[in-house]
Amino acid sequence: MAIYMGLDSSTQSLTAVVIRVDGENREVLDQRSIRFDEDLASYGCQNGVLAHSDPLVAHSNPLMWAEALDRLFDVLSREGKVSLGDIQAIAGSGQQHGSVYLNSRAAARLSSLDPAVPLVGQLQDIFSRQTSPIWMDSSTAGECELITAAVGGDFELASLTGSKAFERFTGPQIRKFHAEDPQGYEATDRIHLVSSFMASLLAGAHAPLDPGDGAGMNLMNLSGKDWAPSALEATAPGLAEKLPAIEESCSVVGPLSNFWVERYGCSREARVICWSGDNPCSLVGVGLVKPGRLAISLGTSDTLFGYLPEPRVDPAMEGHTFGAPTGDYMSLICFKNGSLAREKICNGAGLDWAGFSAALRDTPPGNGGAIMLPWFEPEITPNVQDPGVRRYGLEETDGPANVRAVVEAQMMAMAIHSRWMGVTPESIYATGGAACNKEILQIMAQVFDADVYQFEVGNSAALGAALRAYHADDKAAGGSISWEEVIAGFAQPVAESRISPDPELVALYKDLKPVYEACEEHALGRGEDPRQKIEAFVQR
Ligand code: ADP
Ligand code: XUL
Repeated sequence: MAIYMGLDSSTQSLTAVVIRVDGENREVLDQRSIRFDEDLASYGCQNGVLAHSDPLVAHSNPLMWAEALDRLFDVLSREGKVSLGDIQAIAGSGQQHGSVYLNSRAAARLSSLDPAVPLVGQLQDIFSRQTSPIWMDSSTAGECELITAAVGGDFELASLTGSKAFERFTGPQIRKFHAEDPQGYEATDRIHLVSSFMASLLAGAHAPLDPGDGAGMNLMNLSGKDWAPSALEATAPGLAEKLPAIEESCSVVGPLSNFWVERYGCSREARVICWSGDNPCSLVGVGLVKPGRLAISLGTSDTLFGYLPEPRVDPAMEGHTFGAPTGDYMSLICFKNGSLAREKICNGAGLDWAGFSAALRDTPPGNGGAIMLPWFEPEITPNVQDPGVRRYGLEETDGPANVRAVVEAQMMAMAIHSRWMGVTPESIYATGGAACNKEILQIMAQVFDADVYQFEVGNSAALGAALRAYHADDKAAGGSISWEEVIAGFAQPVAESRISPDPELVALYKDLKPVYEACEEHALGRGEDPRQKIEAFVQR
């Protein structure tokens, strides 16, 4: 029998999923979250983000993430559902792209943490930058342009690193830091991703990062899975010495540090496994270890992703190719206006989630041609720098119609912008906080003409991390367990949760998608007035 822990340091919370593997008998022993806004309110974050006068800037506090880790172990050890001393290996998942800047004091401090004192107080002076830019930041358009020009264009950068330059990606963020605070940059000894920072706290030493998360930086050579000198040079001077090593997702960072052993009774032999990004971990957590299926995560961001045996470049360059924890690749598109956009519409209509679902049940599919582009925040896909919700034939005051409009828009945008992946899925695996909402998934099924499934464990990133811990631990012990064996009994969708599309509504959304696309093109200033198309849809 063996016990593994998966952690997910996401935008709004830190979650642990603990699993037990005993031959064919497999079970989830515990799931527990620390929510940043509620449980660590003194940091003053809203939805995990610090307030800032510039709407394009989104930073968070790395001390808050560290305190959440200490708190989570404390809660787990006090609740006693899991004997922390029995955990054999821990892996983790981090919100992607976010970066943590540490000075030269960090290495020694990490290796000598005092277990008698809370973690956070011991980390106060190890940062060369007090806050961390996260994936929601879109303030680096200028840096993206400069990096792109230096590397030789969008296509060159996308072919090299898996993505053209994106504002939230770590390279452009590092370039901005160097330009704005050269002394702070100079004082930086190590730039971690959220994932490798959290792994470093567990291992008590600077941890490497994996190709899954490394591909979200515009700095990694995707096929070689090592740093790309031309991209590093285009970003900031002396960057190579400041970056962690890139190692396989299944690499062992080291044993759990003395801090966790003494403070919470963890085992000295417990292995810390390399962390990865939340999307690569989710790929494993929903069992996508083979091609042909897609998953949609409805978390703070909405993402759509699938397994890829070989890297491929999105010709429109809106999408990304990341490394997958299996050693292969994954395709992904990301939408910033995901859960928080649904929440805004829900709150604006004076509803709770039950009311939101009721509005979806009570309004007609297709919304009588009323369309919303839900760009509350600057959008990633398509690139919208000038935020603001656009409505076509939709009154802002009509709460239920706005509820339907936001979900229909999100699902159609996902379908349209994922065409480059070349997958026509028969099944879609739904995960993330909003995947518990059957009415949302119903629209997903119609728009994609696919069966949609839910999972027992809603947090697929944390589950995927636990499964990665199992896989890596087996490998470290000389085993050669296959990914199919790893995921068996854990990452299977709940068969009874299947939501099937209604052919009549599939036909309706087939007609509505080009109308939505025309609205998008119009709103982006690239296409003509879509009113005629909307009218033709209404008349159909
Ligand atoms: P992350 O991991 O990115 O921090 P989660 O995957 O935990 O986020 O998702 C959190 C979101 O789930 C919340 O912001 C909320 O909007 C959404 N959510 C929770 N319950 C429901 C529901 N019943 N219907 C729709 N959305 C929901
Ligand atoms: C992916 C992305 C988000 C973050 C936060 O590219 O930016 O999905 O990983 O979840």
